[in-house]
Amino acid sequence: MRVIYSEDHKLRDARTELHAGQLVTPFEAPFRAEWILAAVKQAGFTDVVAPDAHGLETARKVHDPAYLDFLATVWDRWVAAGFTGEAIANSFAVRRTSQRVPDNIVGDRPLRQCRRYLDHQGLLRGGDRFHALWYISGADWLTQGNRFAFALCRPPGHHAGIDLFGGYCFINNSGVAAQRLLDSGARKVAVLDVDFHHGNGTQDLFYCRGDVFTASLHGDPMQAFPYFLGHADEEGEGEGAGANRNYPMPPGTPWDIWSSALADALTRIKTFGAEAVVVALGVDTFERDPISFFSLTSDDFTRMGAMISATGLPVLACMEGGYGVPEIGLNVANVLKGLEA
Ligand code: Q9C
Ligand code: ZN
Repeated sequence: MRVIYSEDHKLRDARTELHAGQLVTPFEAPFRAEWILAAVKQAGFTDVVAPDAHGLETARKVHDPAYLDFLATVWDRWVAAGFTGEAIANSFAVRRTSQRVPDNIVGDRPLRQCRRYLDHQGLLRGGDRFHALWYISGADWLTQGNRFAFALCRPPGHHAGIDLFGGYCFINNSGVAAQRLLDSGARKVAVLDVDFHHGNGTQDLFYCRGDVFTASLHGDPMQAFPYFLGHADEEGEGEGAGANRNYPMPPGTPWDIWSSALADALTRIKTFGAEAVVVALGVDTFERDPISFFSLTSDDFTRMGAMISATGLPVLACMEGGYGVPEIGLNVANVLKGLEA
């Protein structure tokens, strides 16, 4: 198991999050990666290397290049507009309004479109803009013939769509990694999203594509973020018809129910003909996660890793969610153990 990690994740350090009507300390904060790294090392995964610096080339194939330009310039534009707080839109292009993009940064399309993600604050400020996509070097580790890699990246990525950020995500790490695997010779790959939240960004990236199978197991969007995508009838379109699968599940979902959804997803990934699996690895399905409502135990994460491993496919796990409690480290380490068992 190669673990890929850079201290540069600390550049991403938002000040506030709007949670339940209050400005709170963000759940998605640097301590997460530090706790996870410590637990993973303690569990014996000591092959920890820094990611190679990557440019935007692969990201441009899954994100709108204009969106990447937006990310590169938004903070400077925000400051130039005279704003001092974190960059967040407060005016939105809702239904029956013009879609013309105003000159003022508040009206820029990606910023205002994150109306769906109103709890999302703290845009990328400086050096933290694109470093998370360096972790796609985990894909290259698989291309070189290795079976397992873990990209311990922050910020997470699975809520970042073609031209949208939200849910703590800006660049879709696992989506870029999947693209990288294809560009390196794989004909078909899968992104398996086991984070508690629906991988709406990843679904968006590949919804009309037939070369990437996307599957997401998550809290029912009728009751859980991201609310507006993730229903079972979203199955892909055009070339991607049948290549997206959603498994929305209710509050309290325990391992036996969750794992039957996983088994179904894995069968479909094999049938699809994926040559590698990128796992969007959130551990916010844990029973004591502070913002989620599933009931997985720490031992269940070992079982999860073992089930994924039993496909026989190469696996790149990219860190997504998992918050607040010390067990996030143990739970990630358990997935890695299960993969290698
Ligand atoms: N303010 C990931 O797990 N809001 N993102 C929940 C707290 C957003 C989760 C309510 C949750 C985003 C990668
Ligand atoms: Zn999540």
